Amino acid sequence: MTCRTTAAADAFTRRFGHAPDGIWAAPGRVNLIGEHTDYNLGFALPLAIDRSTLAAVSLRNDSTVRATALDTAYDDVTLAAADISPGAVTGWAAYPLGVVWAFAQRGVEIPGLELQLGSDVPIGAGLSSSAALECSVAVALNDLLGAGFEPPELVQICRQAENEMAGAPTGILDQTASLLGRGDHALLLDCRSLATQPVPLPLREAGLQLLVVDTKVSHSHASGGYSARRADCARAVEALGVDSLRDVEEGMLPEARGRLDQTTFRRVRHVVTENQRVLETAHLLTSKGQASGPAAIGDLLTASHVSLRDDYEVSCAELDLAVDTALQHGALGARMTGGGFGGSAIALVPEEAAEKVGAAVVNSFRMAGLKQPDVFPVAPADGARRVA
Ligand code: GAF
Repeated sequence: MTCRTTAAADAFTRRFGHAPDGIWAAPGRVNLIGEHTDYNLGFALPLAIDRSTLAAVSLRNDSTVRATALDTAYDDVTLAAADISPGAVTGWAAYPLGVVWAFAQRGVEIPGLELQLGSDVPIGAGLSSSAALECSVAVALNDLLGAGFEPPELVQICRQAENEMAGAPTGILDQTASLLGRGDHALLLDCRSLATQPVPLPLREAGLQLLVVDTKVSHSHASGGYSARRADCARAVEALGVDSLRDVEEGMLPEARGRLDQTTFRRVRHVVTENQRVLETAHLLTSKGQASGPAAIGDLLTASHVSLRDDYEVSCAELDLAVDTALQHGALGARMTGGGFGGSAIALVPEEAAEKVGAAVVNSFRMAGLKQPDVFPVAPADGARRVA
């Protein structure tokens, strides 16, 4: 057991008076490229990261569910399993208990549970702390209750928890990455067929680091801009007479321009070109030869940021500053990651430049009078699993 796992087991024992039946881990994610494509049934290339939620869980036999967080800022919740439903649980507990509810919705009997959640995925930083919470509980229940759901159904369970219990109208990107990520790989995700394919991302071998810049601008997908962008895309689908924006190819853009207002056209152009960039990135990462591998994808990452900033309009001053500063100080490519409107940016940097880039970003925030960002490297990690 790692130190974190032992600490989680000890805390559970202190809290509930006995050891947990087991401990499960689920990682946060960084999306390497492919933003706002998942709900448009396009392509994305996320990776699970080496930051995770640990769920220590035991069964009870009295149909009572107790959920507690290692971080004492979050209140404990106790209620009857039958009372868990959308609207009955709010705040942090909506995510784990949403998963319990989604299992029950599928006919799985809930005998009663003790759940203790602890995470080192920063909350509200765009690194999918919510998906990590959901997926840790989903794999725990799947094992403990012998539910036998395959990963695609677990993705839907977690998405349902997030959409219907937590009220965030998100797609499947985050949950898929958290459940199916693999060390040293990103995951090429076809959001229409739901097929996934691990794509090599040997950062260390290539002498590279993937830096995260948490801007500390907290974002929430349960409000505002995220839903508005989904609505823009739905309007475009209707006006263009297609099933989804996945059906729009680059060659169709000139005609689409004539049929859409300017803003809606720019939303469509982002989605169409972003799908293309994902496929090109995956191609560069899978092909052999000089101009391939992780060092070759920088320009595509930066082009993705420009498109999200100018066409999809989901960036913000802090994300732009992080990206621009990283590029000026030696990053091969940089972009915002996740839904945007705050959260984190990523920068692909040669190992020897990592410290300089991090310091330059922190300094640029200080000079601009902004809150100090957190800058740290992440590595591609394995998806959700039992750890004790
Ligand atoms: C958030 C959502 F949860 C994902 O489903 C995805 O839409 C992403 O924003 C944007 O690519 O992380």
